[in-house]
Amino acid sequence: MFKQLYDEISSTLTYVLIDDESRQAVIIDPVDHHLDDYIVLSEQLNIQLKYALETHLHADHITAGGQLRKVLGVQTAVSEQCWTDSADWQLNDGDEITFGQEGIKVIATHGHTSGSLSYLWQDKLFTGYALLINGCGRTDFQGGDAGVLFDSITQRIFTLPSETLIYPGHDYQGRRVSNVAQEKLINSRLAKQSREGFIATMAALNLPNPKMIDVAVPANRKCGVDETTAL
Ligand SMILES: N[C@@H](CCC(=O)N[C@@H](CS)C(=O)NCC(=O)O)C(=O)O
Repeated sequence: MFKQLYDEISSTLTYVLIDDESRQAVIIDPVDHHLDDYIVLSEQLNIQLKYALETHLHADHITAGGQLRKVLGVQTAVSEQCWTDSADWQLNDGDEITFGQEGIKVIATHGHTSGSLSYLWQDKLFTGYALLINGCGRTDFQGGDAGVLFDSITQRIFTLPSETLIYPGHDYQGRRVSNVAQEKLINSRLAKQSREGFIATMAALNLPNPKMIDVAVPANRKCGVDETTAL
């Protein structure tokens, strides 16, 4: 079983992946102010959240990972290339995450930030802010690199089977899912685009910084919690 949740404030998409038999579950990119929702959902679905996986250190919201660790005993996991040791598990390309009979494969899709990861589960790829629906993550902070992102998307995501479903880490326009074939055809930043063209497009974006960047990034280095307080 699988749930897709949405945070109206940051437009973040959060995912809960469930092993039907054991009821063990994984949450990807939880948002701090939805902690109570996750606790209620766990009770309603009779699941035990085992891991909170980050696709990267977010700049637009604070993770609920640390709070979930304190309240529910969830283990937190983030890329080793995020250079933070507060998570229980520092992930690398090729790592396998198991919950019950289910397995998730870690795929390094760096470029939006230095430590951006995607998670492959069954026919679903959770791409964080690397590949978005008809878009991609910006590459102008936190070790972002447009050339690296182009290589990640074209070599690690577009080489997966065409039918692989793309579940992004956010969307600002109400879209919820795509697939590899569709993004190859219609993604306006990537379809029929050369590496040089992509780098030029990303360099010209000139976006304002996310409103929460100065608060969110330091907080997310500590899994979103102040270790010296109860929550
Ligand atoms: N407006 C949003 C941030 C928008 C933004 O810059 N999002 C980043 C991720 S933190 C991004 O990669 N956006 C890709 C894009 O807008 O094309 C905020 O203030 O929180």
